[in-house]
Amino acid sequence: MRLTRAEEQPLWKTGIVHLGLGAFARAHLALYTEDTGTRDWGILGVSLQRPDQRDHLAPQDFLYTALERRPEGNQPRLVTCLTGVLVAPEDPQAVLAAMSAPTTRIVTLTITEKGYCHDPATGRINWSHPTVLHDLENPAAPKGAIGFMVEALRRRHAAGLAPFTVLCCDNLPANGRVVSGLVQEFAERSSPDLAAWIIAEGRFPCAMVDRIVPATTETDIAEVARLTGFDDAAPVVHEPFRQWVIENRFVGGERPAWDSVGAELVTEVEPFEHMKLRLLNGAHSALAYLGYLGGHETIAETMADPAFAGFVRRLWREEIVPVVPPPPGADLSAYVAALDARFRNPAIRHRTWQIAMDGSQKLPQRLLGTIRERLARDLPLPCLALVIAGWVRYVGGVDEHGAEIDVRDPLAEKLHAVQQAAPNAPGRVRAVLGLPEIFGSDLPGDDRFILAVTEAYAALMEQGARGAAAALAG
Ligand code: CS2
Repeated sequence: MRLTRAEEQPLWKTGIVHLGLGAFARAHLALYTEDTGTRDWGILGVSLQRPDQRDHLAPQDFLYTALERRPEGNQPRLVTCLTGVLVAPEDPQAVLAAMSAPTTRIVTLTITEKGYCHDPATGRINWSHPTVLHDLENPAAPKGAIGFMVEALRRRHAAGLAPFTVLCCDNLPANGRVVSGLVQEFAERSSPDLAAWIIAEGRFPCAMVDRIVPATTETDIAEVARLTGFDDAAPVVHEPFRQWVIENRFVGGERPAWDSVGAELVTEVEPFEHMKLRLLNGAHSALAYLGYLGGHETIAETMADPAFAGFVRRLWREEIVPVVPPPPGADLSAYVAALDARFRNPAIRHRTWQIAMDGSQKLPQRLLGTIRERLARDLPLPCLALVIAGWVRYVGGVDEHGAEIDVRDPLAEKLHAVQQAAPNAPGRVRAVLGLPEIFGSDLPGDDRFILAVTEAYAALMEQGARGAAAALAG
């Protein structure tokens, strides 16, 4: 049976425009918003690239199922707070109109790290990025999120409206500050007045978001149909855990009562971000590269292998926890124990290949910050070095059995080419670690770092990922 909105069901009114509607936002932002039950904060989704979300959701009145997967069973739930989905390349004017509407008070974002078209090492705009170049030339019909926000803010300013709050829900450090910097840099180019207004009146709260949401599969779709009796073309699956820590800075103080349903509204998000990006996402990337090379398809499978579970526990305990300052009231060993259990949840099939994507955009905030802190204190980093070596091997494009790896990364070609041009293994490592857009200007010149990764890479080539991880497992 098809999902349809019942006549008597009251509709939500759009208060939020969400750029980059994907599974994560539908299983996190949307569920928190749904839980508040305040129907004037409905979410209008925008796809910046493909029409598939709209094509799946429109025929079912933008309703969908969120399936919570626990080791002991699954719980489906209907989500009703989506008010529509726009596909930006088809109709950029409709997106700009929605963002400039007086009723839109918040613009939320999950466009993934690479969607910001910035240089991950510096957090500044990449002015040679094709999307940025396009949006500079065509400000009234943009393609990228920054272009859309600047043009919509310009229209609001011209119309005498307040700006919307920009709430970033991507895994970037100091995400609100980074986005605010990018929007200002971009606005400066066309109008210093507009940039000044955005600085004065705009609000870009930082936020830490957390929930494990693997890509939906055909098996999930079939299971939802079996459990609910509805043919939902776009369900989302998620773990039970969720966390959202948000800096409480909204234009006019206007926002849904997310704090009444478990979100933490705080004055300082950074320690929560560090904890999450470095302990959760850092370990996720570690397991993704090494687990993939070791022949494991999912994180849960990788964690069921004692070599990798032992490795990641030592990575947490000895190399990350000692240099992560705990946020107020947090107990890092309890946090790590909870992560361990979340990663082991066998009901969540989160593919190592999915997490391995876009490593060039993820490594800086997930692993390189920790590496820098350890180097500054002259502390050893054998586990972190093996993770970086695993990534170098992964982006080399050939697995341990000689099969090709489908490497998805905006820098994939470059990462492959610099390795091809190197004469030998140490040369490959040095060439990749020399890329300043990932490793900045400091790490390429730090012999302790280069040497540690070169040694780890040699171990990886000799013993394979499993052997090398087992040798370090604690
Ligand atoms: C993952 C994240 O795909 C990835 O890179 O590490 O999506 C992770 O599952 C979430 O950040 C969990 O909150």
